[in-house]
Order: sequence, then structure tokens, then C-alpha cells
Amino acid sequence: MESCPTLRQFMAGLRKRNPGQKEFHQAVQEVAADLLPFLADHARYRDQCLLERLTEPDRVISFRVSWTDDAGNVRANRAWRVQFSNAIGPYKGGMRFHSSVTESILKFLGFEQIFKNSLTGLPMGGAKGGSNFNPKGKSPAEVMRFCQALMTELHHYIGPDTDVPAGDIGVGAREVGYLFGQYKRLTHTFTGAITGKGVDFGGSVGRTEATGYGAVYFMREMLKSAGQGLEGKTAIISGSGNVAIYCAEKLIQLGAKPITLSDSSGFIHDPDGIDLEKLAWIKDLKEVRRGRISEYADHFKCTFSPGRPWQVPAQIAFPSATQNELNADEARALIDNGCIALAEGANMPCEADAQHLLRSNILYAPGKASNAGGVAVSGLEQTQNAQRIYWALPEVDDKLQTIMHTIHQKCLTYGQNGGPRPDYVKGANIGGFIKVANALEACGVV
Ligand code: NDP
Ligand code: 2IT
Repeated sequence: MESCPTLRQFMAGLRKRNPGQKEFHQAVQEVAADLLPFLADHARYRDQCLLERLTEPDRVISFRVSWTDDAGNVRANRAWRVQFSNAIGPYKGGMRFHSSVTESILKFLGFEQIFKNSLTGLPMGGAKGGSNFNPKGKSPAEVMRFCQALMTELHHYIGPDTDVPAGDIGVGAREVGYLFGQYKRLTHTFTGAITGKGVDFGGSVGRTEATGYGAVYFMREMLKSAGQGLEGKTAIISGSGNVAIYCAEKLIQLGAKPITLSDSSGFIHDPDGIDLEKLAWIKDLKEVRRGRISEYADHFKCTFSPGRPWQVPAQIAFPSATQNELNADEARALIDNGCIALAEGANMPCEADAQHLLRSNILYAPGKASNAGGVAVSGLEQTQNAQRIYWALPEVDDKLQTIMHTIHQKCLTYGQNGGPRPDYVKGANIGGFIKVANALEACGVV
């Protein structure tokens, strides 16, 4: 009969086994802090070595991607697929193309994905992949050749019943199209082996919007449980990519007022609010012209400043760019400026100290709960592909709203702590863990 290690003992072992992987350490520590006490109280799980098993990926596939740029130079990048756990379904998770990508970042993302996917209630395991390829400044032809070269290796390891990639930072509709095209060519199959596809070739309506819309639906649930609503609330958002844009869109539709967006150069602050007309201009800027958010400030005559938007007073916040983009000082500023709720659109955007402050002072939703709408609609895309049918937008959006509501309920069920507000972090960690733990136990020691 094993006794549970303390958090300090567990983390010391994890750090030793995964030296230098600080993002992975951070993500595991946040989960282990809630799960170790839970395991200690549940003998059924305690003796299965579950946390040790779950923090060791099933496998990490690492490979070279060789391609040729427009000038004829041969280039080489590194790519990975981290297949973390298929306890409850085929591996599922996005691909990220960004110069900062490392194995540590993909392991943190793959680990988070296990719990997020479980929370959706759909049969999806956890995975993540990507490359240190920097898409900025590359021509469409270069991006296509890179995607084709990457898939030439990756296709050996994925498939509709094995592992189903999708988009993430730097991988949007264009890249998914190129990846899918090469997968189709190499395997002579047309299956739902990738999600986020264009709606003309197997994609689901509503997938593009799903992460941002889902984050707003989750915020609406949190506010409702505190007797409040979105109407009239001022919102700050970081990022200006897929998640940020559709978060802003749903906020506007539901009567809230987004006033900031950002990219890695800085942020715009439009006190009049970003409306649907301005957002249409932003979509063209970001999705078609691939420009910088500073151009918004020139065009609509508002301010652009270097740095991040967290000092701007607002009632609700949606960090939706990248990991560790909000520190403890910024969390303190948010709280002091009257922010009452924050829903993470990005994965792990808050540093550990910031998370601690937010968790104990305002309604705070971790990404594995509040940004699960994207992978949820990916799961719906898989279902539609398997059945060779298409659902209309109202049906997909209705299912998305139901899933976000159910995730919120799970957080309430497992996140009660006797305090003035639910602990959504604990609720999401335990609520996501139980299904995976039951599956691991039932399938034996594998
Ligand atoms: P995009 O590539 O569409 O947009 C990313 C945005 O974040 C851009 O504005 C980008 O600015 C900014 N950004 C990226 N890296 C950094 C950085 N290091 N510092 C500052 N800004 C940065 O990605 P998504 O919108 O798809 O993803 C955003 C976040 O949401 C990520 O954390 C992702 O994991 C998460 N997420 C995405 C889902 C999806 O369905 N797409 C689902 C769930 C979570 P710039 O152009 O200057 O790089
Ligand atoms: O972080 C995420 O959940 C995603 N990037 C979406 C994954 C997916 O498979 O749709």
C-alpha cells in the first residue's frame, strides 16, 4: 500500500526526470497541488500511481523537417508530436508553429489537454504538437512547403482513430488546409484525421469561432452564478489572433464592450469600444493582409502602446495570446482596478503567482475549462466526419453552449471550498481527472 508523496516530493521527482522543462513543471505543479490531496482521500485511486503515470507522456515523437525557401536555400526545423494520454479516446490537440516552441512547451500543452478534453465530455485523449518554424515573414508558398514536409513525417503517427491534430498559435485555416492536403495525398484517404478544416472539405461550421465564443459563454456562466451579466461590461483582451477576435465578436453580440487587443509588439486601447464594423476591419487585417494590430490605432485614431493591456481598467478580462503573459503585478493591477472576473482564452497565460492572486480574489477560470470550446467543436467535427454528415450552425452553437454550461457545472461540483466563490482551478482539475482516472484503472496497468 503506497502512501501519497507530498507536493514537494512529487515535484522534486518530476523536475529531476524532466530537467529544464519549466513550462511543463509549472503546468504539472498547478494540477498536482489539487490532485495530491484528492488522491490521498480516495484509496481507490491512491494505489494506482495515477499522477506518476499521467505525467509521463505515452510517447514524444521528435523529427526533422527539411524544406526549401523561396530563395532556394535548404532549411531545417525541429517538430514534435507529444501523445500524452489516450485513456479516454484517440489523442487530440493542436499544432503550434512559433519560434519559441520547445519540447517543454508542447509537454505542458499536451498535459493540460488531457484534462481539458475530459471536461468536454467527448471521447478525446490529450496531445499537442508543433515546430519551432517561424511563420512570420514567410510566403504562402514557403508555408505550404513546410506544412507538406512536416506532414510527410507526421502522417505515420496520426489518423482518425489514433491521433487527430488541429490548429493552435501560427496554425490556422490556411495551414490546416495544407497539412490535410498532404495527409490525403500520402494516405489515399479522406477522413477526419485533422480538425479545423475548411467547411468546403470536411470542416465543421463554428469551429473557427468556437474557442473565443466558448470563453465568453464560460464567462457568462461565471457571472450568472454571481448574480451578474455581460451586458454593459467593459472587457480587456490580449492577442489578436483566432481566439481573441472571436472572443471580441461574441462579447459585442452579447452587449459587452471590448476595448483592447494586442500582439507581440504591443496593445491598442479603444475607449469607445471595438464594434462589429471595426472587428470586420481587424479580421481582414489579421486573416487576409496578415498585418500588425498597431495599424488599428492609426486607422481608428486610438492609442497603441508597447507592452500588455492589463493596466487598463475593465470589469472582465480574457488573456488570449500565449503562456505566461500576465504576471503578479499585472494581476494586482487588474484586481485593484475593479476587475471581477477573468477567463483564460490562452493556455496558462497567468504566471503561477498571478494565478494565486486571481484565484483568491476574483472569479478566475483556468484555460482548461474556459478555452475548451475549440477542442469541443473539433470533437463535433470528428463526429460529423465519421458519420459523413454536416450540422448547421445553430446545432453546433447549441451544442457548444451546452458543453460550456456542463463544464461550468463540473467546476462548481468539484470546486467548492467553503470560500466566497467557487475555486474553478480545483474544480477543473478534479472534474477533468476523475474520468481519466476511472479509464486508467479499468484498462489495467498499461
Ligand atoms: P493565433 O496564432 O491565431 O494568434 C496568437 C496571438 O497571440 C497573436 O496576436 C500573436 O501576436 C499573439 N502572441 C503569440 N505569441 C506571443 C508571444 N510570445 N508574446 C506576445 N503575443 C504573442 O493563435 P490562437 O489565437 O489560436 O491561440 C492563442 C492562444 O489560445 C494560445 O495560447 C493557444 O494555445 C490558445 N488556444 C487556442 C485554441 C484554438 O482553437 N486556436 C484553442 C484553445 C486554446 P503576434 O502575431 O505578434 O505573434
Ligand atoms: O489548445 C487547444 O485546445 C487547441 N489548440 C485546440 C485543439 C483541437 O484539437 O481543436
